Amino acid sequence: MRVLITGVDGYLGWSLAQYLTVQGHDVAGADGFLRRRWVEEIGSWSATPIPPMEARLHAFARRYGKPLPFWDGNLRDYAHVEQMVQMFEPDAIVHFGECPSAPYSMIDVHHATFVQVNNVTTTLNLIFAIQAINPSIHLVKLGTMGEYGTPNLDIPEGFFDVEYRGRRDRLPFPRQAGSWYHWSKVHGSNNLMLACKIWGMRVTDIMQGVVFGLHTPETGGDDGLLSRFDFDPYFGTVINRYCAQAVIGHPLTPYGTGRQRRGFLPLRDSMQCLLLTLEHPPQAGEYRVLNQFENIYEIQDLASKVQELASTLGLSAEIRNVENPRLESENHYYNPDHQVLFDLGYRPSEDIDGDICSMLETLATYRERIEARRHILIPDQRWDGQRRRANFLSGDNDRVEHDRTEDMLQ
Ligand code: USQ
Repeated sequence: MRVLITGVDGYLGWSLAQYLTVQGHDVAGADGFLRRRWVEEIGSWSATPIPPMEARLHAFARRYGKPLPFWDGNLRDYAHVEQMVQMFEPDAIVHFGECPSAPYSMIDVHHATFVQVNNVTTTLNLIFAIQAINPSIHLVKLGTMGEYGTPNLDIPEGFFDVEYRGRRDRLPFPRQAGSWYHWSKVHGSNNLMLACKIWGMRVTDIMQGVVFGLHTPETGGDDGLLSRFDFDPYFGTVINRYCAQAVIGHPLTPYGTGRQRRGFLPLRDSMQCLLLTLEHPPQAGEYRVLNQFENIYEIQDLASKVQELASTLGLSAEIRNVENPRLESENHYYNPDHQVLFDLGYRPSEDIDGDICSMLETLATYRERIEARRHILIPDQRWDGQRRRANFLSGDNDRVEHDRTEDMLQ
């Protein structure tokens, strides 16, 4: 199968390019390096050093014995998108080329507008390019579990049966996203649903939970092939942040009460799910939605898990809840379905503890890079539009502020 991955320089994209290549597929990638710029803008960097793309492509060709065709360009430029699709002639396109951060979208009106315009436009460009060039291309689009929000009901996979005033229909389950970013994904989903309905496109819209981890089997011991690993409060996801915090002895930071519940998925299982999705495309005209996560955890319990596993590696990490910078429900029902992937053959790796331990071990080798960004580990952006650093909810708040000041004075 020929697969074009947009956003190939990112956390999921770089891993997927390798995974699909090992599975024997012909892969090409596209990226405009926006993720590198956003992370730089908020004053952070990846814990794993990310070489320039040229070096990454060399490492790729060396390891896998074939090049990764690559397009450098902006996916908001329709001509660029159409040209790539025309030249590579993919059977499927995996669209990761969007801004993935809720906190980034909440910074101010400019960031909110940017995230929505960027995310909606890139998807529309792909829809139109596919329709113009080859409507049978399977578009796999990364949505998010966050599109549903946290309703007081079970969450189906995309659609549910409704009876209203004596009539029945199967309708999209209501979306109640909680950030400008999550709404950008809802807008994308709506556009994809229309493309399937009126143009007969085939789309899989993946409602993915929070991904964590660093290794996929492909990257082996070759650091040049590792994916990026963000740990800042904007682009780092919660387990990854806890692990980065643990290796430098920074307190682990559940927000608020830590009773928020989310679906989680190790990086390598995310790869397995994407492969299954690609190998079992939907019918023409089918808008397929699947919920992609493995287990549901409370954020506080995850902090305890990371703390416990870190201690087996000799890392001592305390847990200190910080004021929740987000406007989100902390006590809520959460019971989403996730059956479609199992029906396609998904086998979870079931060794989350092992994934966390290997992440901690690898991150320990990059301790200095994390330490150098210690001052940004506490969020400084509140979702009520105010900008100020959050405080720990109990105990001594001075230490982190002190570290931050020290860093600024250097
Ligand atoms: N959280 C903490 N402490 C931290 C960081 C986060 O308690 O140090 C909490 C957040 O308040 C939230 C939960 O952990 O309740 C998850 O936050 P996150 O930053 O790991 O994930 P989120 O912002 O929800 O976004 C991530 C990805 C996004 C994807 C989403 C899936 O960045 O692209 O869409 O996970 S989901 O969460 O299911 O919507």
